Amino acid sequence: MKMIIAIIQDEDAGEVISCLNDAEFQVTRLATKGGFLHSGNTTLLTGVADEKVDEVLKIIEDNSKARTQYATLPSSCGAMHGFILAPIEVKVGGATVFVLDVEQFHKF
Ligand code: 2BA
Repeated sequence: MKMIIAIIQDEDAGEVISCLNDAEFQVTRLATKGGFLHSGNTTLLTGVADEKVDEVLKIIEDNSKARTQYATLPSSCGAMHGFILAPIEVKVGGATVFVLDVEQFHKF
């Protein structure tokens, strides 16, 4: 069994979850925040049989779009500490996905 952890954009979460549910995968949705942009994103946890991993990855890939965001981040370095720097263009997503081995799985 594997645990798939997928960090996706909030805008894509509804569609990804619907498609996973339609394909009979169970999902836990967490409201999370990126450490760089400090904006909200969504983290999905899905426990699946090994042979189902590719199917889940395809659903996530097909429904997660890359988007460009503009961020004005305060500098945290040296003499510029605290100054707001010029906006930077950042390409976010589609999805950042980790696939982990599950040692045990229980439902009590
Ligand atoms: P954030 O940390 O808010 O990052 C948003 C986007 O900003 C990233 O998009 C990337 O394009 C850019 N970025 C992040 N750190 C940067 C840096 N130090 N310098 C320049 N640009 C930087 P994605 O790579 O698509 O990541 C989207 C979100 O996925 C991230 O939001 C974070 O919440 C998560 N994530 C990405 N890689 C991760 C990793 N290795 N471990 C844990 N979470 C990760």
